[in-house]
Amino acid sequence: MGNLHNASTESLQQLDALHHLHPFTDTVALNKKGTRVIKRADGVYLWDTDDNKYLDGMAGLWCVNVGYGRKEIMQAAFQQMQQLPYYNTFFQTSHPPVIELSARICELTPEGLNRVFYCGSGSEANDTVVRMVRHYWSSMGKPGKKIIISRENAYHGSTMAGASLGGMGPMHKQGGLPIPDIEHIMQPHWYKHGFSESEEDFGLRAAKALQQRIEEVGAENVAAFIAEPVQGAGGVIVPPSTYWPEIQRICKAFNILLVADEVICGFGRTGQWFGSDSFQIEPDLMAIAKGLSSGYLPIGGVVVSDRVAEGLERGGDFNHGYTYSGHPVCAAAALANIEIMQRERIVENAGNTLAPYFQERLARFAEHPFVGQTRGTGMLGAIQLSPDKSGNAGFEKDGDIGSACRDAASENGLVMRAVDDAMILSPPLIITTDQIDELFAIAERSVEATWQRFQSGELGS
Ligand code: PXG
Repeated sequence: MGNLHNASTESLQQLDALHHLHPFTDTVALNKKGTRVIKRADGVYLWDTDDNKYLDGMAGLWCVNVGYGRKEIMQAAFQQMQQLPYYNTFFQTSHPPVIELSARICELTPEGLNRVFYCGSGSEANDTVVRMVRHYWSSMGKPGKKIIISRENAYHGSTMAGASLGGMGPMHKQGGLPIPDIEHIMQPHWYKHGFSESEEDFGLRAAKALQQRIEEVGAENVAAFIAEPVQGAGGVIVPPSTYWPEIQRICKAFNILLVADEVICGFGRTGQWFGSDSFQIEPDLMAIAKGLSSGYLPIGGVVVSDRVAEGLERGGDFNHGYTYSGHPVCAAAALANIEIMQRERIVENAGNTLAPYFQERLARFAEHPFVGQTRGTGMLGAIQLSPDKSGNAGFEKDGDIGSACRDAASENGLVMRAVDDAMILSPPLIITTDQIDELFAIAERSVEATWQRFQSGELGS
């Protein structure tokens, strides 16, 4: 434990402002306000250095699926540190935890996905995807197949390739992105782009955009299509039921690899082990991270199908890897995490019991005059704030109202994320129904308070 464990909030904030650059943050604005310093956590709750308690409605950053305070994971990591704190998986070596973890992951993933390549995060997983699918086609004698098609408003990470695959305009503006040979098509966001047509028709139209783009750039140049089964950071965008079957058909018809980015959806978030199970997707590759270790230690990976594995084998050396590929301590933590999920039947319980309750509570929000739409699946939810119910009417300035609502929730003891004016929920999968009630009671109070400030003209129109 460091020396600052009992330091005052103010002194911690000052030191943080001096030496710590935060992700996705306007440093000047943050340092004026001061960071919230989180000190400890247990179950679904967090405490800050002023002893304020929060229900963590975001499971950290969509990752602490088994909740905080799991001694079993800590012990597994500690024991592994004593046994073998580090060794690499290059140069024809391996170690027991990574071997066991790989076999375990492949028992859980959809049929035909039987090999795992490791890295430290979801971003690295997607960087690996880019190199891997291009190497695959090259090994198959089709080096021209390089283009990867992704979607606007997708999130695939923050590294050069991850941010390029992602479809976030503000990220592309910084640092000259996207890198070459990445294309973006429309997202299947019915509320935003398809309000005047049925969800089913819109889903087909959004999927057809993939076929159109393949035809424009030439299938002989396209390596893969990548997508999150449900967009997370984009605002919990659940595609219409018609979307994935059509995407699947197009990928098969044009011989394009299908990559499911399961970084958020994987490991129970959608109520099944993978988003691909929930939406009957048959991916050729899957990016995983977050719930793989419930965030206790950083680990990610790419799970590949037998078809891709065979192609890669043809190509000889795959010149790619990280010092921490298959890190033994992270692998041990991930294994302990999966063991907990299996023993406590966390995914089954989330899918069969918690998710129906959570979704029912979420849907009730749609009646509120300040809510334009609710959307969700499994243990993912979004409450779209809107000045009226006329459709995709937004506020004058995207995000102001959402941030105000997020701050109100935080004051009231709930961590909720704002994506523009959508309030996002993705709680730990071990939340109880009573705690779901508590979560929605606070969310309701916070939306109500924000609505009143909006009506009084205190917040932007
Ligand atoms: N793919 C998806 C689908 C993600 O959601 C990544 C890849 C990248 O993973 P790493 O481990 O490199 O962060 C993510 C990450 C947010 C937020 O504010 C979301 C993520 C990360 C940070 C913040 O919603 N998702």
